Amino acid sequence: MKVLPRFLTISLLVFNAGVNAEDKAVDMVVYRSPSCTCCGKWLEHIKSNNFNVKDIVTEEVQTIKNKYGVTAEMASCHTAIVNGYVIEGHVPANDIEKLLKTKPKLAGIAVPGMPKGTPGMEMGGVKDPYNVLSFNKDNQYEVFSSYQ
Ligand SMILES: [Cu+2]
Repeated sequence: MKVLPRFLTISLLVFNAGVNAEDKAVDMVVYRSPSCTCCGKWLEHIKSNNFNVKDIVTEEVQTIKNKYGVTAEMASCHTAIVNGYVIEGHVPANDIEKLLKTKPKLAGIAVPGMPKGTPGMEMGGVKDPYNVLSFNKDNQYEVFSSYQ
């Protein structure tokens, strides 16, 4: 009879851990043009990784990039804002999670251009090597993570 209450306690702990994981969905605003199909695919990747996306379809993506300091060197198709950071292009969700966890003093992170094999740019088995770059307000950039 002493085993049963302990079992119940463990079950409740497991249940609570599950509830907390659901709670941490992070709000993100995404700007993309109506003609961009790979942007929509990246959105699916982001949504399936527990981000709560506000999807803004606009013809003015360049205006948005100018507003948030995304230079031509960093530019890709879509621009997203999460917790004050800029996310430019096909950045994998795990890099965004790393950014939000470590909170570095940066303007944002980017995958410039549209490398094949990035989330939303799946082309069969074709994978270009690519870097996720971090950038600051002075337009200095560094490698944030590397996919070879
Ligand atoms: Cu794209």
